[in-house]
Amino acid sequence: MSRIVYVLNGPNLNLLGKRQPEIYGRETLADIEASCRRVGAEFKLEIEFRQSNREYEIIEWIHEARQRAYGVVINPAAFSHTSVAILDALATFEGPIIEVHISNIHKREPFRHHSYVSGVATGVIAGFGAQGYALALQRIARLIDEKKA
Ligand code: CA2
Repeated sequence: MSRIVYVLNGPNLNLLGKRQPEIYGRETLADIEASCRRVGAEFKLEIEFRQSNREYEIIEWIHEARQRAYGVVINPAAFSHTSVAILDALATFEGPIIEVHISNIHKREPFRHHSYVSGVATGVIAGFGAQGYALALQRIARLIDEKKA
């Protein structure tokens, strides 16, 4: 069984740590990638960590994940609230999908309360800060173990 996990990040997440630390914390995307790689090493997961500001690129990566990955961790950022195209792409992925939001989107503006992606996600993590990514990877590792048992 593949132990590859795609960790996909949507628009503007490349700015993490540089603006709005009161909402998104002080960790940069590079810090989050490093923590994903640490958890990946601990749980023997192979991490494909990517970020794009382009919707089509994220869709292409989801298609790539269909062929290669056991699971997907995705912070679709603003595309969560707008993108039926990302929802449709994720709906074709057969493994677990964990949606991560650094902030608690339900405590914020009403337009952030709905996520198209949540409709196909196995689980959703919001408001745990950057730690949400590590928790999502731990969950995927657990699902792999349960499948093997
Ligand atoms: O809380 C999250 O992780 C979000 O997915 C982040 C998105 C936002 O549109 C979602 O509603 C919730 C925004 C990512 C933009 O990140 C920035 C980081 C630093 C400065 C400006 C934007």
